[in-house]
Amino acid sequence: MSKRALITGITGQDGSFLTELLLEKGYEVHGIKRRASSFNTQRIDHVYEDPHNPSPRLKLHYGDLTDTLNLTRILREVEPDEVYNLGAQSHVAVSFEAPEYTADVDAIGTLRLLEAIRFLGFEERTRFYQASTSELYGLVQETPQTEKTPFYPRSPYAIAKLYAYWTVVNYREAYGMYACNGILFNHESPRRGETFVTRKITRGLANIAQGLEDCLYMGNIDALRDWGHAKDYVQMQWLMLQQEQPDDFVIASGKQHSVRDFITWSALELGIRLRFEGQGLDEVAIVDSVEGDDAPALKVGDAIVRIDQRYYRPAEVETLLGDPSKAKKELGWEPTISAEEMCKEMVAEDLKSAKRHALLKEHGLEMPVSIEN
Ligand code: NDP
Ligand code: GDR
Repeated sequence: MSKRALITGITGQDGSFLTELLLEKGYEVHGIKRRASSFNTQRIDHVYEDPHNPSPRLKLHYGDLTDTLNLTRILREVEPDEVYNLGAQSHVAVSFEAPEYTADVDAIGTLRLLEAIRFLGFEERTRFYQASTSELYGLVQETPQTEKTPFYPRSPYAIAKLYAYWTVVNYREAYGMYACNGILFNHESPRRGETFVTRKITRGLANIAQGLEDCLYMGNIDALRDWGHAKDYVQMQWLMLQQEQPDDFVIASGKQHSVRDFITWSALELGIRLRFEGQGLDEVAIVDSVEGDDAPALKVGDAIVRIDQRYYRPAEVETLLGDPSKAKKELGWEPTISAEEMCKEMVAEDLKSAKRHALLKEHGLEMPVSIEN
């Protein structure tokens, strides 16, 4: 009998990579997708199976983390061996605009799932993975951050995830459930949502390189992050549920870079010159070692990076750096793709799509290209 997994957030970046991994491992995969007015399964369409197939190995169920009855019914129907709770309102900046909704989905949604597992009497059979986050460290209390570093959340998103984190620990201690927190640092890929910073940069600059846009609007480009590749990180999500005892793990690369670095790598990869404009950044051109007054006038393919206050957060997480030693020691896990390699992959994918847009434009089939977020 193959194992059965239920994934919330299956249509998201991690959900898609995890689905591929579990299918490869012979699992029957069930996923919860939200009803939307347009198609929202692009990231998993390549593994989707016709539901008319008598025994599909991937099955989608309509649902929502805000709906207790729906979650309970799906859990009862699927009787999963493993639940991966990846569903969330996952955008930190958006959480300041929709704090109550974010809490409902990210905090209470986790409680709903755990309580439904208990209500159905599945505590013994169903293992639970919670998508916890380095955002819990917020205003960091020590560097690098480990499983023991105190938390100091800095956004409604992080506060909601903190509630979820402790709910998982509590259900483990109170009811003996196999429930784990993966404290994952930022991880990206060509499937990353377009409004997260890495994808916004690779997509925006690829569009600029193809003459579709001329300016990239950014917030705090001096923020420091520990970036890894989503494909590496979903391996750990699975590994954490295969141990004898449940535990919580930091998953990180152990290396830190600035948003500015990521912009520079992308521009170098595309061969375009950058000009930074905005508060405190008086027209400094970088890349190509061309600086200040010597910077040549912008030409086609050059990019303006304009700092826009709109993309600053009311409270910022300035710096994050994880220490993944425990994962390495106890689970034998190590990341295989560096942030620079990942950036190259993302640029290449976004350039392909920008080229398609440019070709259509050349033939009078203009399509709107937005770098707004
Ligand atoms: P995405 O934003 O790409 O995916 C989020 C998923 O959650 C989507 O499938 C989305 O559906 C779904 N979702 C949103 N709201 C609801 C809801 N109300 N009910 C059910 N499903 C919902 O996130 P990632 O794949 O990047 O991240 C996966 C998880 O890991 C998230 O919980 C995130 O907070 C957490 N995390 C992510 C990190 C990262 O760097 N990527 C790092 C640490 C933690 P739809 O497609 O319809 O929008
Ligand atoms: P983060 O990721 O907030 O760390 O949360 P994001 O990519 O949104 O921001 C990273 C850093 O870049 C700065 N920044 C900008 N960010 C965005 N989105 N847009 C901009 O224009 C911009 N300019 C600068 C941000 O201020 C921030 O410092 C992600 C999400 O995936 C969470 O769900 C997850 O929990 C954490 O990573 C770990």
